[in-house]
Amino acid sequence: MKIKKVLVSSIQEGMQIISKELGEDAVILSTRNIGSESSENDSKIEIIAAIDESFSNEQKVVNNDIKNLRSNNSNGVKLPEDLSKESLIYSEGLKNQITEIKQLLSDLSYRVKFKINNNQNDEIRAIFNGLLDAEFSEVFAYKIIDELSDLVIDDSIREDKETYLNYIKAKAKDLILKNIKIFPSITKSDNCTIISFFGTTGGGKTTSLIKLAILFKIIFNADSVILSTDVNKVGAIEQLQTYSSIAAIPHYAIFSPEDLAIAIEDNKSKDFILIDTTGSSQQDKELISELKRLLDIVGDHNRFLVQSCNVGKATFRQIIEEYSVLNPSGIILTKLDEAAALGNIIEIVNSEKIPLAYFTNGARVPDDIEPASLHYLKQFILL
Ligand SMILES: Nc1nc2c(ncn2[C@@H]2O[C@H](COP(=O)(O)OP(=O)(O)O)[C@@H](O)[C@H]2O)c(=O)[nH]1
Ligand SMILES: [Mg+2]
Repeated sequence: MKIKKVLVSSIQEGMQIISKELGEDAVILSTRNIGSESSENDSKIEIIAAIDESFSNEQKVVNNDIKNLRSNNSNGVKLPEDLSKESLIYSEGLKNQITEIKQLLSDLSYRVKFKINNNQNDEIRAIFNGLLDAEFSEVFAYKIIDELSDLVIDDSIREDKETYLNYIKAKAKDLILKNIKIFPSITKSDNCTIISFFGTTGGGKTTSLIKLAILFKIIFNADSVILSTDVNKVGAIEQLQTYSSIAAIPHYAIFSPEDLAIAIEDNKSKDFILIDTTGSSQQDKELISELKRLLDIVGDHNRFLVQSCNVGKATFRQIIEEYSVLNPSGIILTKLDEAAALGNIIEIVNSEKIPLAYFTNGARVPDDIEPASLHYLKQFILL
C-alpha cells in the first residue's frame, strides 16, 4: 500500500496531484481543513490518499487484457468504447472461474486421497463401484468412501470377508442417507389439514392426491374434500370425477383465486382439504408465479412438490430450484417402480434438504403409496 499526503488550496488541485502520483485507482483516506493564522484565504486542505498496489496491478492485467482484446479483434466485432462494464463482467468471470477451480480442487482431493490411501481394500473398492452403478456421482462416491475408511471397525467383523462386506455396505447406506430429511407423518387432527400438490405435468399429482384421500378415509375415517384448480387439461376433471365418485369423496373445480378462497372457507370443517393444481414445466416461471399467488391465498398449509424419479439429475435439480419459490414443505417422489437406481435423485435431495413426504411405486389406487422412510429408500441403493 502506498500512502500520499498533500497540502493543497482546493480539492480539485489535490485530486489532480493524487491521480497523477498514485494513479486513477487511489482512494481518499481523509481530508481536513488546516487554517492559516495569518489569513482565512491562506487556509489549506490536507488530503491523505492511498493505493493498494496489488489491486492496482490486477486492474492493469484486466485493462491489458481488454487492450489485447481490442487489438486482436480482427473479426470486425465492434467493441464498446466504455469498457468499465466489460471489466466488471471480466472480473466477475474470473471470480466464477476461481470458484470452479476451488470446487475442482476439492473434488480432486477426494480422488487423490482415494488413490493414494493404501488401506483401500477390495471390499471398499467394490462399494465404490457399486455407488457408481447406483448412479451416484464419482465425487459423492469418493466422499462416502472417504468417510467409510475413517470408521473404526472391530477386528471380529473384519475376520470374515462376507460379514465385513455386509457391515460396510450397511454403513455406506447410512452415510448416504444421513442428511435426508423425512416429513413428519400426517394424521387427522382437530383442525382442518390443507395439502396442495404441485409439480410438472404427468408427475403423479392427481393420482397421489387420490391415493392419500382414500387412505385418510380408510385409516382415519377422515372426511375430505378435493379442490381442483386443474380445469384446463383435457380429461383432468373426468379423472378426478371417476376416482372421487368411487371413493365417495366430494370434489370441486376451482376457476379463480376467489373460488379457492370461498371453497377453503366453506370446507374448514372437513378433516382434509386436498388441492390439485395444473402441472407446469419448471421453466415456465410465469405459470409458477401464478400458482404461487394462488397458493398464497390458502395461507399456511402443507405444500407438496410431486415429482417422478424417472428424470435426469440436471432436470431434477432444476425442478427443485424453480419450484422452491412455492416453498415446498415436502416432496412426494413418484414412480419409484420405474426406477432402476436412485443415486442421482438421492444425491440432490441430500443437498437440497427438502424433506421427503411420500413415495409412490405404481399406478394402483390407493395401494401404491408409502410414507417416506430411509428404510424404504435403502432398497434402491443396490451395493
Ligand atoms: N408406474 C407408475 N405410474 C404412476 C405413478 N403415479 C402416477 N402414475 C401414472 O402417471 C400418469 C400421470 O399421473 P397423474 O396423477 O395424472 O399426473 P399429474 O399430471 O401430475 O396429475 C398416470 O397414468 C398415473 O397412473 C407411480 O407411482 N408409478
Ligand atoms: Mg393432474
